[in-house]
Amino acid sequence: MSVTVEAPRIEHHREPLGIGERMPRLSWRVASAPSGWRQAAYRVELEQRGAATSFEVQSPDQVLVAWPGEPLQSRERVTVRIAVRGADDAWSEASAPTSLEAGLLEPGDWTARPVGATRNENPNTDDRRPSLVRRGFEAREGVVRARLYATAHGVYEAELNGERVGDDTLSPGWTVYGTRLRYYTYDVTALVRPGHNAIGAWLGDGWYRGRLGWRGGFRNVYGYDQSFLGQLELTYADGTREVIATDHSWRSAPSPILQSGIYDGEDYDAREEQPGWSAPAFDDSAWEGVQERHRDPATLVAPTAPPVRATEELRPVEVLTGPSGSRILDFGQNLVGRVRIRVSGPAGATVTLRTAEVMQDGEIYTRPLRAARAADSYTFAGRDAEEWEPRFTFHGFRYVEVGGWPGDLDADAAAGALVARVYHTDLERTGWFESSDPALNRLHENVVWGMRGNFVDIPTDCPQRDERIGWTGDIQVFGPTASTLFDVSGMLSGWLRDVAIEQLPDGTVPWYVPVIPAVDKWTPMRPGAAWGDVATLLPWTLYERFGDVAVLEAQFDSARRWVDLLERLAGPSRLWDTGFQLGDWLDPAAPPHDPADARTDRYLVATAYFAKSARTVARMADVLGLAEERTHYDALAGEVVAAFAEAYVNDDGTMTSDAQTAYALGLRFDLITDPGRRDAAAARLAQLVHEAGNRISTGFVGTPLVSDALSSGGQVETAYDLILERECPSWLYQVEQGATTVWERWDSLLPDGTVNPGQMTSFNHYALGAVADWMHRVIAGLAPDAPGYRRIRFAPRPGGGLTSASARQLTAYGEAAIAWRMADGRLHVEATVPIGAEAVLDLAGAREETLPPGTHTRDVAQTA
Ligand code: RAM
Repeated sequence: MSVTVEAPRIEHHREPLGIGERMPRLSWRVASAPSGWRQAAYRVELEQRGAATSFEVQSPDQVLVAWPGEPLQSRERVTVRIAVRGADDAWSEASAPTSLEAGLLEPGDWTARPVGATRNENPNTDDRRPSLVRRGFEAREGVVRARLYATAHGVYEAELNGERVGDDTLSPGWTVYGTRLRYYTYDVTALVRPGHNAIGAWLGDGWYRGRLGWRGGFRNVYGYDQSFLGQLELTYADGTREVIATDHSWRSAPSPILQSGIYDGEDYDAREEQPGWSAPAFDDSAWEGVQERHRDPATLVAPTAPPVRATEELRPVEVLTGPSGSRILDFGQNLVGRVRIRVSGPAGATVTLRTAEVMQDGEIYTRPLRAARAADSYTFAGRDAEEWEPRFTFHGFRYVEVGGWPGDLDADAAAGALVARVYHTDLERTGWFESSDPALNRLHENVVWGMRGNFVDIPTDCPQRDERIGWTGDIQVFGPTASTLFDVSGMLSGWLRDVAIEQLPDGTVPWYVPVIPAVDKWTPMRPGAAWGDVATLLPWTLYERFGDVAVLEAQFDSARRWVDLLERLAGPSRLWDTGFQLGDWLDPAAPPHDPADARTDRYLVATAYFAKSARTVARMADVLGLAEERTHYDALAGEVVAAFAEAYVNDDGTMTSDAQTAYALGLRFDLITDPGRRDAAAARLAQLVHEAGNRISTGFVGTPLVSDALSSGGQVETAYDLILERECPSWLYQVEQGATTVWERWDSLLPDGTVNPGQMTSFNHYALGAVADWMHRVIAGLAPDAPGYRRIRFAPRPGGGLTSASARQLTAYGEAAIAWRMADGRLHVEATVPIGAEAVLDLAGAREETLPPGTHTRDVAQTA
């Protein structure tokens, strides 16, 4: 078998067009090789600046290796191929090429200025109707390359010569705009023609100046102007370049969108359309001029992740009629996106679409959406066929109440005319799980859907109500699961930059990033355990799952500043036992109106996280070769662990909070070091689970940890009892109730079928789905054992009556997989190790062994 290499990957990009890294790191997968083959050297072949160069490096590395060429310049295109060889064989064929292209890397590259309608910029009139901006331009014969670099204050969709540019939506997404505003690069070569051309953009308020936050929220959080910043660059065969940039020469007009908001939805009047507005022949003499704004080009950054896109379309599974006569579509899945309609109707008639996650008493139930209107409307122009989808909003929904439909809306009529389009950051799927239990599989599927709906440019708490913000605690606990299911490396490392930017001078990590103004409880920001620890734990998770040292480098200062703050807050006692804490948020025993009132002492939670974060910073320092820092944080962690044990762990291994979350923290964060006490604590945890009738008794903090605390504490069967429980509250209770996503509360839907009366009741919150990572690592038995899965740990722990389970993980090295099945008291295991990695196989009752690349089968007697 010959050695074949796949086309290399550039940093964490799915499409390396318009990248911002000057020295992008390279990764490749070896698709095939003879058994026993190992890479001893690689060769990077570059075509850069008209010259072919190659660089040979003696190294087994193949993930995120250093760029060997010249640093990239703005707009530069380079082709990269990789060849590899083993210890004593010849070079492989070079891989297929990957072409990458740099974006605009220097502030001086930007001549464009943000432009928008003057009426959108007056805080006094508060005119929020979205605008169109456009201009015509001439192009000569011989354009060989055309690029549009674009962003907005607000959200935009660009058009060129009547065609939509790109398929991204809600761009430029949500960052800390003042410091980092993302721009996107589009290849528009095919859209430009010799002669007269036109370019334009739709604009909406988006997060920049739309309503954000609770209780009515705030507007204009980032500024008053709604404006587009675009720079179209035409490169001719003779090498000359022409730039058409947004400036005072552009024109503006109100768009047919009457109003648009992330929370509220969009109203559109097709009679207000101006056909051909972005085509060259359009006469814009009746349009107004534009207001030109200032933007510091140094704040424009290239994306590190894919944009938000439609990734799937769902048709309604049923059309229901409510007691009021309402017509309601059921899409069969709680999802995040928008509905597209295709129908004709009389001019001036209006269709309304009201979305909801749940029904009650036969009608859509919108109370959980709080002050989010979550509705769209379309007014017909009266053409033969009209097709429409809102542009600058998204909803979290399963049901849509349709009003004003022209004609009867039965199942047949709905089938072709209404489709739900699923939108999220277009991440690559990397993790799959299956077992012999359909309910567990559905739980896993619900976690995946919950993740899709809450990775809409930033990691959010929920996608439907007047919130949808980057709560740090939620992604802190969900990070490992997120990193298993999808390649989040680029997206989350980008978001972590914003965490560092929003961090307060004293080290406080905000409750949510980006920060928005909020009600008193969250303002001013106060340090909170489990939420603030995103600064230490999420970078570490990304390092562990993707092998990316750069994320540790980039975040080290932020991480240590958080731990330094905790050190000051705790003082010489090393116990963080003062101040406001959310603790084990949403412990099912907490009353609906006070989710922080948990069974586990909130300060026990705080000190446990302090210890965990201090140790994590020590590890980061170790990887980064910072010896002094490593020693400091190691010593600090040791002192915190000792103080924790002294304050919260009794001599017999029980804890001062005799609650599951306390034990889960003690065990999982290695805070109970004495082996005898550890075993006793694990036994007590198992006992508590059984005393609770296997119902879940943990909130945001305990839930991601409790299954591991049990399974690694010798209580595997109890871990299964917990995850397979179906009574309320439990993971499978939700599944039994027909959930298609993971809920915010264990009982968002109460056993009597009514919606939980709490004012915080989302049906799409990923935090409690953090158990999926354990399902992969322990039920199926596939975990990283060295950063980036360079060493994999296959350690399935069958139980709970399951007869089979499997997981696949698309790692940086290639696909790792495990599948096991039980038959006749024997366990059959098949495990696949990708080339370039190795694995440890750890089957209970058998000796641990190391597995080389390839597929391996084992068959062992099961004693238990
Ligand atoms: C809620 C959010 C989030 C949680 C905070 C504390 O408002 O939805 O899930 O992190 O509260």
